[in-house]
Amino acid sequence: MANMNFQTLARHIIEQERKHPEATGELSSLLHDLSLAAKVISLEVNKAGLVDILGFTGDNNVHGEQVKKLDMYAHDMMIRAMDHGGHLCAMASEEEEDIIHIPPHFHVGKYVLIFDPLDGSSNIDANVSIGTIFSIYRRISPDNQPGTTEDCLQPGHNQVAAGYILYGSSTVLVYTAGSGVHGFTLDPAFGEFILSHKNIQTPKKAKIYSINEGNYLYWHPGLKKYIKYLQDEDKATNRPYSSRYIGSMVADIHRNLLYGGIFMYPADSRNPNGKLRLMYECNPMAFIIEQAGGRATNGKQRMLDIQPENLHQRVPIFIGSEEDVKMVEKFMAEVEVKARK
Ligand code: P6P
Repeated sequence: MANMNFQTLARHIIEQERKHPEATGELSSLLHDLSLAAKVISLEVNKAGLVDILGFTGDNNVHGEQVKKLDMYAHDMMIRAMDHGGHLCAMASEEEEDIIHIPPHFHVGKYVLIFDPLDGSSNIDANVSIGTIFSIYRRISPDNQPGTTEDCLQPGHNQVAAGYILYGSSTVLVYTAGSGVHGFTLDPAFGEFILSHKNIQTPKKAKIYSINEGNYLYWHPGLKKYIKYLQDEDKATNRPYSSRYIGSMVADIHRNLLYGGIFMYPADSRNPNGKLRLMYECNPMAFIIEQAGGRATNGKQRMLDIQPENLHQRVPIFIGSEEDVKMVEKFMAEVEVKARK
C-alpha cells in the first residue's frame, strides 16, 4: 500500500489560508489555477525535444492549431488558465509590452498576476532546465473595474504571493504566500504536486557563487575584487568557493535556495541596469529568498523596496545567502569610498 500521508499542493494552500482568518479563499483559488497552468506547460516542455514546437514552423499540429514557440505557448497557456477565474483585474507578462486586461465578459477580481512564462527558453534546445516565474499583488485601484498599470507597478514588498515552476529532471513548484517557502514535486503518475520541500530555509553562508564570468572585463572594480577574493585559498573562510552557472535564472536560484550561495547578475559598463527584469524575475525571487532567510538587493538597495518605473525595467541583482550578499555589497562600497577620496 503506497504511503498515503503525503500532502498535495491543493491541501497545503488551504492550510496556509486557514492561518489567515480574514482570507476569502480567492488567493487559494488563484494559486490552484496557477498549478493547473504549470501542469499543462510542463507537459509541453517535457516533450519539446520530441515535437518540433521550438521553432515557429508555421505548420499545424494534429489539433489543427498553429505550432508556436514554447515561450509563446507558455504565455498563451498562462492567460487561458488565469483570465476567467474571477480573481484577477489585470495581468502582465514578459511577452507583452502592456498590461493584459481581463476580457469584459469575465468577472474582475482583486489581484494582479505578473509573470515570466518561460524564463531561459533559449536554453531548452540543450535540454537545460527552464522555468515559469510568477508574482501576485493585491490591486490598489478601486475594485470592480478594469485593472491599471499602477496596479502592476507596485514595489515588491507589496507582493502577497510569489513562486516559480522549474521544468527540470522533475517539475518542481516553489511558492511563498508570506508564511515561509514550500516546494512541491509533480508526480506525473497522477498529476498532483506533492509537498517535497517543507519550509525551505537557505543557509546564511555557503560556498557557491553564480555569475557569468564572461562579463568580467565590464564589471564594477569592487565586484572584480570580490570574485578574486572568493577564488583565493583560505580554509578559515571556506575559500575557494565553487563556481556554478547554468545560465537559467530559475535553475540557478533554485540550487542556491536549497544549497546556499550567491547569484549575481550585476550592472556593467555595457548594461548599466544589468539584464534581469524587476517585476517578473527579481521581485518574485527576492520575496522567496527573504522568506527563506536570505537577502536580495541591487547592490545597494533592498530589491523589494525599489519603486518600479515601468513593467519591463531591468535591475542589477545580488541574491542568496545573507552573509554572502552583504560581503559583495561591502566590497563594492569600499571601492566607491576610495574612488571618492
Ligand atoms: P547570460 C536566460 O536567458 C536569462 O534571462 C536568465 O534566465 C539567466 O539568468 C540569464 O538570462 C543568463 O544571461 O547573459 O549569462 O546568458
